[in-house]
Amino acid sequence: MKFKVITLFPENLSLSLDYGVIGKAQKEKIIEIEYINPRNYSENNNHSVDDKPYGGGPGMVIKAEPLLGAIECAKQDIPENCPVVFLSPQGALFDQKQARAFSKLNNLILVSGRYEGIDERVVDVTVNAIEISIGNFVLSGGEIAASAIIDAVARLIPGTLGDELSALQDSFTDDLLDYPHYTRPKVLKSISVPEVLVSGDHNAINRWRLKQALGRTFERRPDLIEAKELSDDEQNLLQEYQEEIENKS
Ligand code: 4FV
Repeated sequence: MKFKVITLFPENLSLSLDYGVIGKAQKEKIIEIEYINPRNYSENNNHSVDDKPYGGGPGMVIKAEPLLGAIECAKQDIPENCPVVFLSPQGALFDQKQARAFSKLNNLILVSGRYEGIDERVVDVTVNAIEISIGNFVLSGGEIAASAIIDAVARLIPGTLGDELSALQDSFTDDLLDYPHYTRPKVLKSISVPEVLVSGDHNAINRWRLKQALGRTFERRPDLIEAKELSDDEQNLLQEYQEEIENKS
C-alpha cells in the first residue's frame, strides 16, 4: 500500500514511522511512504506557502497553490479515485472501522495542515477529498494525525504484524475494548495473575477474556456497548462480570 503525505515537515513524520513494525513494513515493501513538500510548489520567488487570513484574525493560512501543486504531483502515478484525506479538527472522527476501510486501498494521499489551517477552496476543488480528525483537540500540525492514521492502517495490512492474530484481537476489532494483558512475574506486589490464565484451559481463557472485554467496555465506553448487538451469551457474560464486581465491592 502506498501512502503519499503532503507536509511542510517530512522529517516530523518519518521520525515516528521509520521504527518498529511500521519501519519493518517499509523495509519489507509491504507499505511505501512518500513525502511531498508543498514548498516545492510555491509559485512566489521567496517560496512562501502561507499568507494572512482574509477577514483578519491571528495566525497565517496555508495558500492554495502550493497545496494544489503538491496534490497534483501526488496523483500523478496513481488512479484518479484515490482518496485525498485532509487532516483537521473539522473532519469526521477517525476510528478502527475507517482504518479497516483504508487498509483495503492501494493508495492514500494525506494532507497535513499547519498554522491556522489551509485555504478552504483546496478541499472544495479536490476530487475525492475527505476531512478526518483524530480527536477533539488542536495540534500545531496535521503530521501527527497523518502518522497516527498511517500507523493504524498499516497494522491491518497482512504481513505488517508478526502475527496476523494480533490485529484480529485488537481493541475495537469487534467494537469492544481490549481485555487486560499479563506477563511474568506471576505475582507482582502480591497481585497474582488471574488463575484462569495459567489454567491451560483455552475455552475458559477465551470466555474470561471476552467477559473482561465486555465488562471493561460497559464500564469505560458504554456508548460502544449501546451501539453493539450483544448475543445472549455475551449478555450472560456481562451479567456475570457485573455480579463479580458487585460481590467484590
Ligand atoms: C488535527 C486534528 C489538528 C489544526 C490546525 C493543524 C491542526 C493545524 N488534525 N485531527 N485534531 N490539526 O488539530 O487532525 O493546521
